Parts: sequence; structure tokens; C-alpha cells
Amino acid sequence: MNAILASFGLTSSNHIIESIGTGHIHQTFFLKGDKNFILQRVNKLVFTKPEVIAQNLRIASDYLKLHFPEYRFLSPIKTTDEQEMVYDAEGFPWRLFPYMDGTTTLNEVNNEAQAYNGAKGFAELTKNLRSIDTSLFEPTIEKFHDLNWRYFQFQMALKKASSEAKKAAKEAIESANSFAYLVDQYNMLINSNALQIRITHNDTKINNILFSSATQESFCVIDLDTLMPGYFIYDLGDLVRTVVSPVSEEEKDFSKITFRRSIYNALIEGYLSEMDSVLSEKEKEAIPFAGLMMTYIMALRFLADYLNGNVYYHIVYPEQNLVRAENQLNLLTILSKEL
Ligand code: GN1
Ligand code: MG
Repeated sequence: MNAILASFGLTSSNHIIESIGTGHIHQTFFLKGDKNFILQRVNKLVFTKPEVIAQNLRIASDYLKLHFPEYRFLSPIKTTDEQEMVYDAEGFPWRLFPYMDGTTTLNEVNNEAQAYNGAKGFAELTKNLRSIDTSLFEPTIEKFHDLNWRYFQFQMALKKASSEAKKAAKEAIESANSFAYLVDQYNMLINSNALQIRITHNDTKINNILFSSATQESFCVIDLDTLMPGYFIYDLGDLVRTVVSPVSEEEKDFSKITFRRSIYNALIEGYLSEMDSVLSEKEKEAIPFAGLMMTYIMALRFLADYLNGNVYYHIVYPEQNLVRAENQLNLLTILSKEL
């Protein structure tokens, strides 16, 4: 840690280092001192090409600085030798971010204003990047939100899973299979060319945006590792998945999962407050599908990881990925009736 901090011109004696446990992929630390920072060890097993993250961010940042100089875009702080990341002895890249004082994050949404402001914040990013050449960006993870691919991976996980894991996940597997029609709907939608390729955030869960403590409005989006070409339904859908229910994907008491219509409406309104003039009529027709598709993809990914022996997402108890999958399947069942 000392060597990593030194690369950024910092010393550990000047900071209290606290681990932040909410992310499922990287290791994240809060550095508390005269000036606060966020330090992160990038998961190189998930992001096998970390330099692509840095490259995408540089392209976006340069474009935004030129065309939207007022827009707040969180770029990493460079090392003392002008590098975006520094590699540790095991080959893991580390990067440093400024800590934004006067901001807060939410794990669960409590009111319409939060839903509206959160969706508006993510929409603003895609809106500002609407005219950028998307071919300049490379995927940081291939086929990340390709529902076909994720369904295929789930099938593969099922084939290889232990009979014990399959038994524990029996109901979840049945439920996941019952929603396979969404894969066909996804294929039809993509093949119809109704959706334009845009630069999307691809991890728009509600705790990936900072809200201003003073105004409650969105301050800036964070966790930009998956900023890459995608469809707007990926971002809108991940918002629906994490905003409409009063409880998060970690909730074990599934009776607490509900669909809050007024929150959903506020979310769509907030998203369209930026994206209304950007989206085509055909794209707007796909709005209800967004929440279904993204909730399903998360259920499949969590379930596949459980069946694979929990090799991808960070867990703190053995059944956690199964709980997450069941949670998302419960939400999906509700969404499929409401949307
Ligand atoms: C992961 O690392 P984190 O928590 O921001 C995952 C997202 C999932 C999310 C589910 C690279 O995001 O795709 O939506 O967990 N990121 C990656 O909570 O797989
Ligand atoms: Mg992330």
C-alpha cells in the first residue's frame, strides 16, 4: 500500500485507510486525511484489459471538456509520472480518485425526487456523448450486456454445476428458464435495428451516482469502468432494477420487494428530461422492456456465478449469489406484470 500511495505522491501516515465494501468487483478504499481520496485496486480477472478503461475514459473526458466544459466528469488522478494507473507486485492495477466532499450515495431510493434526479444524471452523460464517434471506444468487457451471451453462460454453468448446487438453486433455475422468452424478445429488438448504438455507462445502479448533499440533485456519475458502446435500455433498465423496489438486490426477505409505480414514473420522467429529444420514437417504444431485460440479465449472472462456485462476484456468505438471483427473479416476476 505504501508503494502504491507513493506513486501518487501520497504517504500512508497522512491518511486513515478504510475499506469500502459495497462494490462486487474491485477493492475500494477511502483515504481520510487533510484531503480525502478514493483508492481502488482494479480486478484484473474481470477487467482483463485495464488499459482499455483508461483509454475510453480519456476519449470521453477530452470530448466532454471541449464540448461541455461545465459537465463534471470524474477522471482518475494521475501518478507522479503521469500514468493513469500503477501496477502492484501481483500485477493488479491501482488508481486514485478525488473524493467529492458535500456529496452522498444511496443504496435504496426513498422518494420520487431521488429517482428523477438519479435517472437524469445518468441520462445527461449519454446525452452529452450523443455525437461522439462510438467507434473510438472499445468494450472493456466483451458482450457485457448481451442477453444471448449471458443466457448461454447460464446454460453452460448449469451443465457444469454440482448436483448439490443445482438442488439448492432448483426453484431459481426453473424461474430463470420460465423467462427465456425475454431472450427472443431481445433478439427481435436488436435485429430490428430499432436501437442506436450509443455510449452508455453500463453500471447505472443507483449507488453509482453522487448526489449533492445541499440540493439533492445529481452531482456526477461514478464507476465508469464500463463506459463503452451499448444501447440506452442497458442504462435505463439497470436504473429500473435498482430504483423501483424499496429494497436492494441484497435483500433476503423477498416479501419486501415491490414495484412503486410513482417512483417508476419519476425515474422515466427524469431520464427523458435529458434523453427525450435524443431517443427515436422506436427507441422509446422499448422503454418498458428495459427494466425486464436488465433484471433478467442480473438474475442470470448471479445464478450462473452461484452454479460456477462463486468465482466472479465478491461474496460474504456462501449463498449470497443465490439470494441475489432469487431476489432479482422475484423482482422480475413483479415487473413482468407491471411493465
Ligand atoms: C457489478 O462492481 P459493481 O458492484 O459496481 C457488476 C455489474 C452489476 C453489479 C450488480 C464489471 O458492479 O455489472 O450490475 O455488480 N460489474 C461488473 O450489483 O461485472
Ligand atoms: Mg462497477
